[in-house]
Amino acid sequence: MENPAADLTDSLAAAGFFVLGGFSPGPGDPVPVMTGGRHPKSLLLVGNTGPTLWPRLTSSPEFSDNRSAPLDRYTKRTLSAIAGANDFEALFPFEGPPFHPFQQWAQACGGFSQSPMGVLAHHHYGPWTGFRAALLSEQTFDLATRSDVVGPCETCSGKPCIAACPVGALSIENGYDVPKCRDHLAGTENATCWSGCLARRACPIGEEHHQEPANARFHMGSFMRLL
Ligand code: B12
Ligand code: SF4
Ligand code: SF4
Repeated sequence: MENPAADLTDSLAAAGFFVLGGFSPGPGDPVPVMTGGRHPKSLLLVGNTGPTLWPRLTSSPEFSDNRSAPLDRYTKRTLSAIAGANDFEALFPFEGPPFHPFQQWAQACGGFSQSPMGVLAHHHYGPWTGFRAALLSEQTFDLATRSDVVGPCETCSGKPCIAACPVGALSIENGYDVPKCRDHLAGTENATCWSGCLARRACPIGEEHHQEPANARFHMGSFMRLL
């Protein structure tokens, strides 16, 4: 077993990303084969959290060229180049439909739990991880070892994310009511939620990884355009 080359982790960090986890795909895992029908021995989940990606994105050419989906285009450009230089094949969460099952892959890595908000919460980063690419390789890496750490939601007492939503869009029984959330956000551009989902902000895990208001507003805009 090897660790991914320092070059890989350094290049990811320079672009605002890091390896959140990984696993060695088995026959039951929904992971596609690589080009030429080769079976991957490792899937590394690349993502971001907190404020590290935002300044890089806002100073990228994609952010100011007035075309759509700057985050997806920045991600694809930087991570395709990094994958190519390090002998990985990259898959992206925004390519679809059909979409690749990134949340299933994250759960296979370990460390995550299903939150009432639809996003997965991580034992250290809370509900603040974005998944940006899966890197496939025929090599086996230490980082592609499933973690046996569990996510925080099952044992979270009181689940404060649920009560923090001002329009009751979250419940244990029904999960996340997307139309209710969308209608609240569409009602006013000044809703506090535009500066960051209040439910996510109420999670006690990973508070230091919150997005700043401009970053949260950018993601809310993308969410509203997806519906
Ligand atoms: C379509 C989509 C949506 C749709 C519908 C989701 C749905 N019903 O499936 C809508 C527009 C509602 C949505 C909303 C959001 N989404 Co979204 N979404 C996706 C996308 C592009 C595809 C989902 C899919 O169909 N996957 C294919 C199936 C086969 O894969 P899967 O792993 O089995 O999918 C699981 C999810 O679909 C999940 N699911 C079901 N319903 C919902 C609802 C929500 C809100 C989420 C997040 C997940 C979810 O259950 C499936 C079974 O495990 C994924 C990226 C991806 N490739 O997965 C992001 C993704 C799931 N979304 C994500 C996020 C962060 C959000 C938002 C919080 C965006 C934001 N503002 O930042 C919002 C929530 C709104 C809010 N107020 O905060 C993240 C979740 C990260 C995490 N830590 O879990 C993802 C992985 C994108 C990413 N690049 O990181 N999303
Ligand atoms: S507040 Fe609790 S239930 Fe909600 S996302 Fe955080 S850990 Fe999970
Ligand atoms: S964005 Fe606002 S309305 Fe939507 S789930 Fe979060 S707290 Fe509720």
